[in-house]
Amino acid sequence: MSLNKTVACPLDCYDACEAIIVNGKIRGNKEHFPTNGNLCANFISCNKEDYLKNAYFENKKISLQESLDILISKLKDIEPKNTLFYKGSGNLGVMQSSLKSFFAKYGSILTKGSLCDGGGGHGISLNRQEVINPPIEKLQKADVIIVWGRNFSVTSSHLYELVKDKTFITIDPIKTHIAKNSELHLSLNPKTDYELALLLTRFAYMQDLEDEDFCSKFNSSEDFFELAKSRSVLSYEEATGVSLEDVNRFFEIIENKKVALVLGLGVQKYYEGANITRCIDSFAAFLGLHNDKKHSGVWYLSNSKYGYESQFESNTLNKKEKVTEVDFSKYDLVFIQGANPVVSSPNTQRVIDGLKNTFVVFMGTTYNDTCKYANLIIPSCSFLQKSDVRLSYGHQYKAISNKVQEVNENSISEYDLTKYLFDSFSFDGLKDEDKILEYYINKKVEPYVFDNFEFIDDIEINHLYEEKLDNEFYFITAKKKKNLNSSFKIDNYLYLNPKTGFKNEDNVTLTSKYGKANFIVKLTEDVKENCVLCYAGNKNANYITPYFSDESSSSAMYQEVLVSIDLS
Ligand SMILES: Nc1nc2c(c(=O)[nH]1)N[C@H]1C(S)=C(S)[C@@H](COP(=O)(O)OP(=O)(O)OC[C@H]3O[C@@H](n4cnc5c(=O)[nH]c(N)nc54)[C@H](O)[C@@H]3O)O[C@H]1N2
Ligand SMILES: Nc1nc2c(c(=O)[nH]1)N[C@H]1C(S)=C(S)[C@@H](COP(=O)(O)OP(=O)(O)OC[C@H]3O[C@@H](n4cnc5c(=O)[nH]c(N)nc54)[C@H](O)[C@@H]3O)O[C@H]1N2
Ligand code: SF4
Ligand SMILES: [Mo]
Repeated sequence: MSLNKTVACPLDCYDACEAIIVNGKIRGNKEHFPTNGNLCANFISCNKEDYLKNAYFENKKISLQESLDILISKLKDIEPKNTLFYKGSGNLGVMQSSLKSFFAKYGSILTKGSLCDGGGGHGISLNRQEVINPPIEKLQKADVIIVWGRNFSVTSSHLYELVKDKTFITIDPIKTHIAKNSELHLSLNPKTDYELALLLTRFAYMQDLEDEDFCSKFNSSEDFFELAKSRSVLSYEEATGVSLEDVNRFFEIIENKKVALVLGLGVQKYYEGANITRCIDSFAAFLGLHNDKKHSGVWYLSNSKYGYESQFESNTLNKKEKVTEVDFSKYDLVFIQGANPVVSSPNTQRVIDGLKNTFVVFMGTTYNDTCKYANLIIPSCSFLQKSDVRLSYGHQYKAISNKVQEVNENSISEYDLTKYLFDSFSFDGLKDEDKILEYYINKKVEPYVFDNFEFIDDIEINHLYEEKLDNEFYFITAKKKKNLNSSFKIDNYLYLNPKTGFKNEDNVTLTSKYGKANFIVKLTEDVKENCVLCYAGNKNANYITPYFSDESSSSAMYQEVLVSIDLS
């Protein structure tokens, strides 16, 4: 290892930390503002990963060169339009996008939409064109932070550390760590967030808390208020399960205070996730949270690449399939990079059936669940063995990754594989690695200021509470501290409230319209009585989730489902 070189944490996380090598040891960089010298358990696990040391073809070890020869001959033999390129978020460095530029040029089908934040992002962009967070320093200036559908202290522990002494209000069906540390916890029924936002809007108006300066600039605010008035306060109270007393308490806490809202994935894992998010953002606008003379702003998962021009050519003519609905078996070859669809994509059985009926090439760092179905495995080298830049969806600081270790003999970086493929097909247009890195390191991006806000004025939601039978539960799936999506310390339990009548260690079958799976029960008061909870990475969770995409952004909707539980 070389001396005093920085390394970016590659993991898919709001914080995008930077480490530094000091005397051969890897530590959190004190000079990197959000990192402030600390790294988390997931970084340590990532550093200790059992990295793939060999390529494999039909489960037999082969050399890296042999794997590249097989890939090239396959790609030359088949029709590009019968191939699919599928990229996950195992490593979020900018250089990870290089391979897509090859497959786009080659003529593969690509994917569109997201398994993550797509619905909510679409909703916010309808309000204010782009999904960009204010600078993180503005969050530090808030007195009160509303944490809405986000497990703030767990999924962005460094951002939490910057503001942990503030007053918090949490809106979440689960009693999360941040909910326990909040002045007020509104434990609403799942998928009733838009109703809570409209209820809060009515109260804000009654208490004269509407930001008239902000709203008068955009005439759509009146229609939004009409929408909020279209139902009775009591019907909102009944639907959300949030008492009017708690709503009053909400306004007592924020009165005369500088307020910020941090919004997470929880509100948008549904068919109408975009409009639900849009409704919450419209409530925030009504209250004046976007007006930085009064308040701090709204934070979601920001478009980290805003202001940067892609340094990789992309052929916009490629056909694209919705990422959640991909039928792998339709293709002669699928190339999977940095993903674990067998665990992380919705509807596991459908994913497995698809993968069994095609030629799967997997390029990743570890032998994950998807590798069982891979015909060819190409090992990607670890983040310490490649240069990169990490942009963040949680704050505006970048983290720089230097190559601090030699590449293992039988592994390759994404950029080097891309270059090899470009050369083998005599393609041109791939920029030099150093030039690309230099661009991302040196580019300065100005903060985004929006000049138009389009309040939502109509919303139609299919209410899960109207469909739900007495013996059914809402399905909640969210992140956990010691694992990062499907990597590291995986928790396969099903969490239930003791009032459900089930016992710890019961073996149960969970059934939904889309599938069934077995789990072992763990009881906790933290889960609402009408909900069940599985953490991300749970190997059985996605057997019961729908593979259909949401209403407007081709994205996943893991919680648009009701489940029943039986002893197995
Ligand atoms: N430790 C750790 N950190 C991570 C990750 C990880 O796996 N582990 N993953 C990273 C990734 S990929 C992402 S996208 C981010 C996501 O980070 P977050 O935005 O925090 O997303 P989640 O943890 O999926 O869900 C957030 C919260 O929404 C709540 N929720 C569920 N349904 C509803 C609802 O209907 N209404 C409301 N109001 N709340 C609801 C859940 O109970 C949960 O507490 O975290 C990143 N950070
Ligand atoms: N039930 C349920 N399902 C979910 C979620 C949930 O909360 N609940 N969350 C969803 C969300 S928010 C997300 S973002 C997705 C994530 O889903 P995916 O994008 O599929 O991510 P992971 O499952 O973490 O798989 C990442 C894989 O990337 C590989 N990898 C790591 N580093 C590198 C590298 O440097 N190069 C290459 N080539 N590969 C690498 C590793 O082998 C690892 O197994 O899952 C979604 N699925
Ligand atoms: S908090 Fe997130 S970015 Fe920071 S070290 Fe941990 S996983 Fe990486
Ligand atoms: Mo994500």
